[in-house]
Amino acid sequence: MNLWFSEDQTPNMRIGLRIEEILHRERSPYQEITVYETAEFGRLLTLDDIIMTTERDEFVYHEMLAHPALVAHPEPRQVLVVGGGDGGTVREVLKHPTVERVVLAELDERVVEVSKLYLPSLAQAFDDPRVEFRFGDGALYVAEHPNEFDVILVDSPDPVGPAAVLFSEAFYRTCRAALRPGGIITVQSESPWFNREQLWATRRYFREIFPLSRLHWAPVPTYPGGFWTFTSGSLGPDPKEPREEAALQIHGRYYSLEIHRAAFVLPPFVKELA
Ligand code: SPD
Repeated sequence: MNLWFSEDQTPNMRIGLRIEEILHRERSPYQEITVYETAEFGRLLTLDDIIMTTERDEFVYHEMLAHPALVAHPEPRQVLVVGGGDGGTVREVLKHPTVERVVLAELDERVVEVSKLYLPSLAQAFDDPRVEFRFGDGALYVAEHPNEFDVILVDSPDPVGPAAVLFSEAFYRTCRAALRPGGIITVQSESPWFNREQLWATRRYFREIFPLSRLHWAPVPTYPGGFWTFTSGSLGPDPKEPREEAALQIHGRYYSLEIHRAAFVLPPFVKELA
């Protein structure tokens, strides 16, 4: 079969993955949700034809979104994940033994249900009794829960459509209010190759809103440019300083104590945005 999925990652560049089978396609009230079996990256989840995650490279993204904040925080108990309906980020959060409760604030319940059926290695996390689901507007949920979370992780799609609000200064201010003293937020902040203005804006907002902010990165081959960034804001601990004991307990496939430290070392073309 010569069937290909392709995503226009910019107006001038596209990524193509050979498809073995279309496992699922539906239009939810919010978006088109598709799961493919690909020849190179295992199962692929797309939303409105944009790659969200693949079985083969998801661990890099989810480990590097979740662990730096959770390892830097001295005792993360209450955690909020905004977006992240596939379950990969929640799976990583639950590796931390201090975590008592993880709230998943996801717009689209169908993403969770489809992931449970087709991406069990990610969505298995949803069976854990510490997970609470809040379906609907994630930004509204954050605004209604001040002073509640030790760590907030924003696992959003790209800043288009309903997800655009998750990249706004107003949203980050409500996130600051939703953090408990000493809390840390990490957001996925897109590609330094193709989303430079967006990344620059995120960095500026974080510097204005949080006493301390940092940028780190990880290689995610199916995302535009393959070089992905994460921005953190902290009311206390420095996200780039891992607690060694906590880091050594994680046993990631990408994340490690050494990778935690290395991820905050930026090449000059990224540093000029940081
Ligand atoms: N260009 C795609 C960026 C998507 C980032 N978030 C993906 C969510 C996976 N849990």
